[in-house]
Amino acid sequence: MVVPTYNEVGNLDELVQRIQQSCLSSGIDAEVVIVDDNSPDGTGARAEELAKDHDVKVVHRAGKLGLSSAVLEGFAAASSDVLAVMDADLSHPPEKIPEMFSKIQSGEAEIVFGSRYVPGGSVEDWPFHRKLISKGATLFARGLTKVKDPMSGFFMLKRSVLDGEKLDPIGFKIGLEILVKGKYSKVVEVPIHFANRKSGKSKLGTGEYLKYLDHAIQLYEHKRFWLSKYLKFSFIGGIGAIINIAVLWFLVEATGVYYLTAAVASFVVAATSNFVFNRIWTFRSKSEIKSQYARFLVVSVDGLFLNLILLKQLEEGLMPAIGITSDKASLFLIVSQLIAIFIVSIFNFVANSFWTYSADIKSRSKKA
Ligand SMILES: Nc1nc2c(ncn2[C@@H]2O[C@H](COP(=O)(O)OP(=O)(O)OP(=O)(O)O)[C@@H](O)[C@H]2O)c(=O)[nH]1
Ligand SMILES: [Mg+2]
Repeated sequence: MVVPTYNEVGNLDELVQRIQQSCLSSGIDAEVVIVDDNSPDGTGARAEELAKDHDVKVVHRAGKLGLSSAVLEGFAAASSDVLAVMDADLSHPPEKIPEMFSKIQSGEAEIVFGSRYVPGGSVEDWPFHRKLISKGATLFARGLTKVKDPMSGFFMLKRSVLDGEKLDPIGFKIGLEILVKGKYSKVVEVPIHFANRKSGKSKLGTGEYLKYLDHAIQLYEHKRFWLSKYLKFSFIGGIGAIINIAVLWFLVEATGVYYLTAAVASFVVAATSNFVFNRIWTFRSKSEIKSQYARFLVVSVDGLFLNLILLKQLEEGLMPAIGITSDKASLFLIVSQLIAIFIVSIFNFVANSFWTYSADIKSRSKKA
């Protein structure tokens, strides 16, 4: 049972006592591995005290090095074939350990997650924004795993799940990393009630949310290479559209440039921004930049023409055919343009992947 700690002195005694009681009552031979990052509040010293008369091992690290790497060091220090992780703040109920362990023992699963988001699971009176962030983060992970609550932080697994896999200890969410990269065929969730921390302060800052986003995107790249590339490409395209409109507005309103000239200029500015961000972020390209930029512009202009052709077909072909009346015409125009944008985005994406950035795609696909 790996427990990473940073300033958790007020929770440690109750935690160790409840874990041991829970395991004892169901005949599980458990060892608690506390991985402390030199907590200023003396958690490490308290852990050593507990180790004298409990089945507790303590790993001391020099400073606050992050939750995920603490978990991995805990795994390395543990000697068992079944590993588990839980928070020290008593948010996770140690009383669920036997149920989780039995799923592994019976062969029902190789990984078990304590879950807040399956029937029977719950969280304690969280404020709206925390619920929203938690749900949003979980939703974002949907494409990575079937597990409903991959971010609960309370899980158990066979050591063999980690065989031969290099895990990146970035951010808070090592459980998600294991779900994506681990070797297993069955995973189950056990409902838990997630209590508010008993004592001490949260270590979760805004920075962690951004790190999570970055981590999840990297996992998407690992698991869903093309989908992740397309989503990045579309996101950059969306920013490009905003840039396009902003530049157009500025040129026409502030400098009085003729609006069609302004439209061409804003198109080039937006396409250039798209090119730069896709080069750096989506395709992580190091190839020669000039010919790449030229190709990107060619694709963008082709995309623009494709957009116009599609829009004309939808407006002049489809609209009368399905009998749209004039009062719905403006709505139909918006819908048509959205459809056109979607098709053009795929065209641009495919053309750029296999032409503009083809060298980078080839080398990365091999790695992935
Ligand atoms: N060793 C180590 N443990 C950490 C680090 N950051 C967090 N922890 C521990 O990881 C667990 C989860 O951290 P929490 O602060 O409880 O995060 P949270 O559960 O998302 O937020 P709250 O429950 O609201 O506080 C706790 O046991 C922390 O003490 C770290 O950098 N190193
Ligand atoms: Mg907590």
